Amino acid sequence: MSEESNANVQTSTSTQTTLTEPGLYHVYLLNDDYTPMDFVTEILKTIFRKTPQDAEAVMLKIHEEGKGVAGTYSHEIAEQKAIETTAQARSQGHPLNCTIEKA
Ligand code: TYC
Repeated sequence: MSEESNANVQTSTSTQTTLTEPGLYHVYLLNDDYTPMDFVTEILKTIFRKTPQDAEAVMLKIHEEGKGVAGTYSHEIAEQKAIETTAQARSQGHPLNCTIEKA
């Protein structure tokens, strides 16, 4: 069989792509005994764009209940906010921690 005899042979390929929702993630701030209340309120205002009233309310909820949602974002943004929060806390010597959970 010559090379030329394949000239009109058709081939096809198919690709199956499964699309999934990007998904949203809660960033939780965790309570501890040492991080000052004012520092947590500042973090909630500056990193999580809360109003002063909301920041105070969320901080108190965390203080009383152990944890609370600071904000809800795409996975990438949630990770950035969590990293920024702990970086600022450590730079001031505070043990504040956060977690990310699928919303
Ligand atoms: N429990 C801390 C205190 O009494 C305040 C605090 C609130 C700490 C929220 C962390 O995520 C937190 N100083």
